Amino acid sequence: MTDKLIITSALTGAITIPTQTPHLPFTPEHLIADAIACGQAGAAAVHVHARDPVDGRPLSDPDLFEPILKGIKAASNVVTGVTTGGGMGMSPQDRLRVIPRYRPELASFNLGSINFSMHPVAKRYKPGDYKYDWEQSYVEGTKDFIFRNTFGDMETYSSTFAENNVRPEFEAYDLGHLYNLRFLVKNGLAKPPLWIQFVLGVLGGLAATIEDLIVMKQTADRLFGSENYKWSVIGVGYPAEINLAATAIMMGGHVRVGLEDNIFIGKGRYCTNAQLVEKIVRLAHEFDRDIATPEDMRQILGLKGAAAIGF
Ligand code: KMH
Ligand code: ZN
Repeated sequence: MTDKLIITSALTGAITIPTQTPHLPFTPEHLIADAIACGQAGAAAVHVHARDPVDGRPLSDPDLFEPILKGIKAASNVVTGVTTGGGMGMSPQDRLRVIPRYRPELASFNLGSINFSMHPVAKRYKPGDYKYDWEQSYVEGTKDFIFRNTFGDMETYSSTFAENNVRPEFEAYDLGHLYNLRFLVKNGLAKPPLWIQFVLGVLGGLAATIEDLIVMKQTADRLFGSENYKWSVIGVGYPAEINLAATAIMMGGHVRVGLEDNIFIGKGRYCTNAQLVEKIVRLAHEFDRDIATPEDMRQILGLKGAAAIGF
């Protein structure tokens, strides 16, 4: 039987810059309001990064997460997943500090190192176009940004997640990352059932195409056995996010959308996080796929529940 559809909203991330869309949330108030709206629209989970509340710069300071996580928890039952991917300029150790501090139900666990680049975005803007002074160098700097997730880092992440009873959301940007995950499983550093995000469309990884989604799914089936994992897809950019979401709905997978990965709901049409969730709910209804509530998601993935988190 096909699972109810788990929709995750990735509210802000560390790739999208405020200049790209007026809807990008980066103050705690805006992030909390978006999380509530996404939950009301049908998201079972939100994926949270922190930014400087004044200028939107991505930051890893665990203190910045506190008002966001507590504010969401106070107002919504959504599963709150925390990033350990962070953004450019943050070390793996910096990124991991949120785990012992907050012990969330779920957190991202990135499966390999890539040159995670968004530098072509800079071609769209002239220097005077940027809203904040950090944005241009940040975007251009990703040309040489190595998103570090070595086997040593993953070993540390694995033990820290386990010690704090945090469920990893494995982020795979390339086929090799699935082989890295198999290595982790074989060495007792990851335990099925696995929850995997196929992240497609990051420059430096696989493309946001149906072909690449299929090849990821087939490879994961072969490496882990389809009964040993659940998957969700992230299509980075527009229309990739919507197209791959529709494909995942049909294939029985799950979906992540949000301004972290895509800023448009239609050609040239900016949108809020909640509007993206609403669109996925409409698509799911067209395909007769029921929507998972946060409690459904907890049951489908066997999460520890909100009572066991550290915030
Ligand atoms: N921004 C996504 C492409 C993380 O936060 O750990 C990847 C991501 C990584 O969400
Ligand atoms: Zn993220």
